[in-house]
Amino acid sequence: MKSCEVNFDGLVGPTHNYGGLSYGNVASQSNSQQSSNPREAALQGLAKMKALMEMGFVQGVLAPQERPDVATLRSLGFVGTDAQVIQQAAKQAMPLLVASCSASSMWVANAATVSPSADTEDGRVHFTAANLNCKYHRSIEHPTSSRVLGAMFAEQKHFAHHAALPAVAQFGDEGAANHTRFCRDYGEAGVEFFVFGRSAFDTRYPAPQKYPARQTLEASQAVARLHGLQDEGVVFAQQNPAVIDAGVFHNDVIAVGNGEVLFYHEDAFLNTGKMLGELQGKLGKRGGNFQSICVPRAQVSVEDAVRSYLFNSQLLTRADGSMLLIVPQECRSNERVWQYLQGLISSGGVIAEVKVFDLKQSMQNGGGPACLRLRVALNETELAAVNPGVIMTAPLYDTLTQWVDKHYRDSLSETDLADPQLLIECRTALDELTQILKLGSVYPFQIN
Ligand code: SUG
Repeated sequence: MKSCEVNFDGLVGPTHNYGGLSYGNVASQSNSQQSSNPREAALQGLAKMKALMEMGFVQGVLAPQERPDVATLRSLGFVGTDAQVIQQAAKQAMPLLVASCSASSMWVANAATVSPSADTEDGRVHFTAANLNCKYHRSIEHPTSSRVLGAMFAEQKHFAHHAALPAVAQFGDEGAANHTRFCRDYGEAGVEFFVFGRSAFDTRYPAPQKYPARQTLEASQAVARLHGLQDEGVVFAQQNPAVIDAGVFHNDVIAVGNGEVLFYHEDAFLNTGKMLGELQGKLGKRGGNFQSICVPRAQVSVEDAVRSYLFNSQLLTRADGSMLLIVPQECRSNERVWQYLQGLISSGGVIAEVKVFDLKQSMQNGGGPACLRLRVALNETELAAVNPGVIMTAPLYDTLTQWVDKHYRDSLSETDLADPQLLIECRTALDELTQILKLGSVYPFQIN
């Protein structure tokens, strides 16, 4: 049976803003307090979805979340009408209001870890919502992420959903941003590659000194168990703590994999040689021919990789088997990175083409092309079981761009977050969106 990888892109929500909320994420910190343009952000994301669809890839869309998250503010003790809750929070605890307004759910690579049915014991596609426990503004995403994923992948015969891991630092889980899958064909059993930043219980693993390591080994192991993966189909590897301290807060900022190929920076991992050997051996036993493309630090420094987001790219297999790399325009503006990419595509290797996208609004918060998508490998039967409302088509693209034009502001600053009118605008927009995408009731304001 034919299988393919579907990219579900996060639709940017109407409260997209620069809150400076992510310590350890250089872009989020350096653009803090700048005014954002939510409309432009959403349209930039939609343009990427449309372009991929037009190139022949199956493309999906993942809905944003209800923000400001009034229910969360209430759980922190703010009372009264919704407008009063927002105004009190603005007066007494602005950082909490900013956190409860973040549109960070757009980076759906962090929504969940996904294992395709070919890898799992019960032959279903497994999803574990990520607890995103390291950052408060992200830790409030998983209940709605679970409901939205449940509405998209509803048939229990094909899809299994696991709740987020315990909400403690020892089980910090950032979802697919630290997970890659290698395979010969999307429909065949592959090797799932889990990358962690530290161990919570085993002191033999080194940890970064400056910035937090968001993903623990124990969280990755728990997800592999929940998904019913076999030892022969799993490799765990540690991120180099030094690159976390240089701003690599997720592994997808320093490496990307697809099919039989790992594209990575020389400094990305600890014990790289052993890890590559393991990947080669395990994929080999599954009939695959593992290939790695190492970008040497002499050509692209870790700093250039973090600035340009070279590795936060989408590596896609085209119909002829060659691969396409989708990069943000920041790669073109960085001379060394652009030169490296020119060399890569003229080398005659598997990566045959590079396409550039303008995702500046998201990039300024540390979210590139790869952050904006959740990959789900599906066979034909499973694809047919996905809620058709979330699969991108030309008419859906038109509807969504009109919806954005109608509901989104073109400028948002911190003071605007205290405006109760913003909540009304967001709820009106999201209520309409759930009808467009045929999701049913998934938001707290629709349920309670
Ligand atoms: O978790 N930024 C996100 C970016 C996530 C990128 N995702 C992947 N690499 N897969 C984060 O740090 C910034 C929000 C703000 O500062 O307003 C933020 O949450």
